[in-house]
Amino acid sequence: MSKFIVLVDMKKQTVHRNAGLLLLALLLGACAQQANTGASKVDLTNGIPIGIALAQTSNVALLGQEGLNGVKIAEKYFNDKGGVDGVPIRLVLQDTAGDEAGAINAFQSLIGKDKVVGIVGPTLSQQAFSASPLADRAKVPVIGASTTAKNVPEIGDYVARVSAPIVIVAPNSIKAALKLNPKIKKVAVFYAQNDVFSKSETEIFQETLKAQGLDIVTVQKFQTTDTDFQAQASNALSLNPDLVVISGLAADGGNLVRQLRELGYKGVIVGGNGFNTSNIFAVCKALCDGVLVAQAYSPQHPGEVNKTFREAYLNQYKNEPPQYSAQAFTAVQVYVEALKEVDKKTDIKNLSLEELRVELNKQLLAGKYETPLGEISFTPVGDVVQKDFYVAQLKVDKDGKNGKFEFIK
Ligand code: 1QQ
Repeated sequence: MSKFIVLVDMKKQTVHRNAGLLLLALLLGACAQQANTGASKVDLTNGIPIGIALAQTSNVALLGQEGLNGVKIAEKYFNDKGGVDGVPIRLVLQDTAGDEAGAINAFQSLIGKDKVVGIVGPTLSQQAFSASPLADRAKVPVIGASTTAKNVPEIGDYVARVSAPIVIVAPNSIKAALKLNPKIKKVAVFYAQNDVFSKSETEIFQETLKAQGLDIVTVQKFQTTDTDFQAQASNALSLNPDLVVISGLAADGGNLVRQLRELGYKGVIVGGNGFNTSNIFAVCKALCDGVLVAQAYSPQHPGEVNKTFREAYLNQYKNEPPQYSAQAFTAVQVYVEALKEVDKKTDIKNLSLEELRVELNKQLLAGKYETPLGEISFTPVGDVVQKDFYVAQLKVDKDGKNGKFEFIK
């Protein structure tokens, strides 16, 4: 055989091999297409999976726990009412713990492994800015139930929230403080500088204070992981403030209150949304007494859903439902009611998981809901539209250990 013939033969083989690879690629492509449309119908055999990404461990569990209480009440409530056209919902819990990495892990599991239709969470805005973009890119709806910082819904088309933005909620507590003590003039402001929610909240607190003609005598910074606030507290108290305004989370915030009182501060204290849990009594005990906290929920809110929610909550947990529980209940409610609407248009059993996530997101943003928070709807970007806000004051029980939120507005 001449050199020439050998060369031609090898070329022929290459051509054949390439044609074979092309055919294989086309076949694989066709299979993938099939998977996108028909093959991977949403798996509803164990109920409709809704992901719950809240903090069950770490310091942030003080805040995440009450959210969990709320979603559990919702699961039973809506399944007792027949779920979504007879198909129950099933909550899939993943612990976000207190940091960004924990939230990212929880979101990844819920999206890829648990194949949920949508996610409630994460607990902190600080976590949302890292984890929610993952869901947005995967086209998985996210409803925040305690994320209140500026720009959370703007993270993406698939990110909404039922937790009212702090810019709307926070000013109410400053106004309540002025009602309690109209003589307030000098204000010491504290905030956690490593937490995006605390930074967002202190901005609006400071704007409100200035608009009320008050004098901000100092702005002290701390970290949410701090336990010792002696330096900042002494600095502030040397300026004789008659109001202290704190933006932090429950553990740090509670410790700061305790240390301010131990150093002899007697004036009014406003705590931000991070104080919004009765778990804070375990941190500052009797010294929490009197702290003012604005609220996006009141157990007294009129309406059938809130009445049932409140009764179920009282029955199960033996105390009034707190804000985070009501917001978390509401997030699940939004999913259930939006799923029902999607199901009316196209039987959800016939949709792929991907199609259901997309339809669910469109539907939830379009709806109006009668919830424990009152009537809510969403702005086009996914922020909650809600009417009623309140202020409560921490009241410590006689035992000096526990306490409750007494509503003053
Ligand atoms: C946020 C908050 C926290 C206090 C929720 C627990 O409002 O991170 O946005």
